[in-house]
Amino acid sequence: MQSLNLGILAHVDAGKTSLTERLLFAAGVIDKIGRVDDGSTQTDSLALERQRGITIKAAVVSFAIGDLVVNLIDTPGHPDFIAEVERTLGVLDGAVLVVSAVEGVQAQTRILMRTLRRLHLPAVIFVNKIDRSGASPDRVLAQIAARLTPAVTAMGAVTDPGTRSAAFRPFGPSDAAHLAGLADVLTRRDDDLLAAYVEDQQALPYTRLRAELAAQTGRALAYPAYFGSAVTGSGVDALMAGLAEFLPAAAGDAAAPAAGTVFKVERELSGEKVAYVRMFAGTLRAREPVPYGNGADAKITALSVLSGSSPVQSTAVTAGQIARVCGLPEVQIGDTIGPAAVAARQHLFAPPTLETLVVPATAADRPALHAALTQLAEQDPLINLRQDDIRRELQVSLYGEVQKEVIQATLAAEFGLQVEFQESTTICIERVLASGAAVERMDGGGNPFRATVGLRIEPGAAGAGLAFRLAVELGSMPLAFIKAVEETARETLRQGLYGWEVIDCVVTLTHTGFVPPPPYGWSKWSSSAGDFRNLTPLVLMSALRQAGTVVCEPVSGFRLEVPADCLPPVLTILGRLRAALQAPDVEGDSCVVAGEIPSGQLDSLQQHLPGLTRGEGTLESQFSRYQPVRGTSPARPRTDHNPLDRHEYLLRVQRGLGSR
Ligand SMILES: Nc1nc2c(ncn2[C@@H]2O[C@H](COP(=O)(O)OP(=O)(O)OP(=O)(O)O)[C@@H](O)[C@H]2O)c(=O)[nH]1
Ligand SMILES: [Mg+2]
Repeated sequence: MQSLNLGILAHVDAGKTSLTERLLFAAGVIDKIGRVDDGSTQTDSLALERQRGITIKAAVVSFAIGDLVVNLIDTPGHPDFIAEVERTLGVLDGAVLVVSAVEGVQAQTRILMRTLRRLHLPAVIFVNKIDRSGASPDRVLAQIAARLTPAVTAMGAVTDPGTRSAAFRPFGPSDAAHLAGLADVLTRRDDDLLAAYVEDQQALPYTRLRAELAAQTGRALAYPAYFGSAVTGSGVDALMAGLAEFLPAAAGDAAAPAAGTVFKVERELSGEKVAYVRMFAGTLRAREPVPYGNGADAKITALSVLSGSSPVQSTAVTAGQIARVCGLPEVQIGDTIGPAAVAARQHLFAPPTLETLVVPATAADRPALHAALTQLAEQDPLINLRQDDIRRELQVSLYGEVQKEVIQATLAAEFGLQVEFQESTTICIERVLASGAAVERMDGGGNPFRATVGLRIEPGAAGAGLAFRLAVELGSMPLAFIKAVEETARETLRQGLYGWEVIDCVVTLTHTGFVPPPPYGWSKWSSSAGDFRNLTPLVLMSALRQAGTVVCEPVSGFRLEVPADCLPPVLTILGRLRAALQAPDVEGDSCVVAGEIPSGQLDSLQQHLPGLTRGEGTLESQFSRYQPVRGTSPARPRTDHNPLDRHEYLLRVQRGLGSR
């Protein structure tokens, strides 16, 4: 039995959830079709999704096409929930990219297609809503070829578009235009096929072209396009057949050591955590221990696979399948499961660029709010919950205002907590300007810890993250102490001289010293990892102060398409929002303006756009880099992660030690 792990991706409202429902119906899993507008679909199952009619969390359902088991992941289309899409992309064998036959290719569609291509993830395109008034399948196909990929090939034609009776007619071997189009796309990537085609077009049998299309689709070189309607069901059977024919089933050796990735974490009503794991290799077995996350072992207490949207108990789940795993208490999204770790995936989309303070209605709710946000952060690590230990304020990272409303509603509905959010602010970072070094010696005055630590900090390459290096012998000190220095250095640099995270730097351990335990047993006079944890922030911040940092804000590349006569006011707004522009490109009565803009200004640009462009302007943007902030500095007050004041820091550590 083979599996296909399939994601449905698209811009908001393209019809992903409705199509999922249709596929479940066509596969015989449900006998009544739910509707997004009635809040009755299988995958929009959260109360908030049903109320709002949008998808917020990725949801998995399973159905069969013949003997192929399809695990389908319905994803949200709203850009505020792009993190859900990112988590999903890492576990897919293929995707259906949905485009609306009315709205056509949107900014989000282009971002998703770019990502699919970057990952070499095979995809089939489905042009949905052919029944809706205004549907124009030909125009949208041309848009796809021009703006998404020239390697698209239509698998059929639409009759009566824009009406309830719109229907999809699959092409066959006697459709000459189809054969020519297919050959045109396929011969671009296959010289043998091209030679055969030039020699004698008639000699290439249709079955050969279909097989070649499957091969090239499987290598993400070609994209078959289907047309249909999730509401009337037209074209959905053809799409299903196309999924089985053109997308490659999961591969993986069930006998190899287990390797899986957690892409979703949920809590049952009982509070127990359930991890959704895509198995890439090996086998998971119920009631057997398995290493996960940072290497801790836990016993799997219950294991299931999905049938439709319901879990079915299973004793073993093998490579290629998706498992629901209970019994991993500390599990988080992105964890690897099993001894054969799968390489960590780099981020595909921009990180959140906004953050906001979450304020409980009554101060007494603060501990409960912390606990609730910690639970939400398990399901969505990018909200990156932080507590300022001096002011006790709680802060979360965000993609946008809709995500804020969703967090607020979730806290009210699931945890009974009323909260207010302060206005969102841009998340900046700090870059190290030069090299700085500091040493605190055990025998030096004023060092109350049984540890010597010397550290140097220098700028690193953009995008390289934090590198920790040793300029001392690895054996000069117990590994646990070196690890304690490294971990604490990483923790300390979450807030630099101005309170922002310090990124892209190299930290080198230059001096070490410790008091070894006596030959037999342990002495309270010997060094502990705690001594190194307490001393490291002091040394590192001193080195950092010497090096200096600059606060940088996120900047996004953007592409704005507006009617040419609306250009002057749009340029005025762009200037006010500090955008750097390339020369506008006028094409007929439409004009494209591209450039860079501080990411924090995007929301404002988006809000002005409809008024300035009669609602016709479209904005596409993507995080590109960080640049030094000009003008007023958004520096933050320091916190206890930022021990600039030696005396104050030591007092606090003493107090901390005293309470242990
Ligand atoms: N006429 C018509 N309406 C459709 C079709 N597919 C979806 N819709 C409607 O479009 C709206 C959005 O559909 P959804 O299925 O929620 O879209 P989605 O892509 O899942 O939306 P998000 O998950 O929020 O991004 C709903 O009102 C659907 O009823 C279709 O084929 N034809
Ligand atoms: Mg949806």
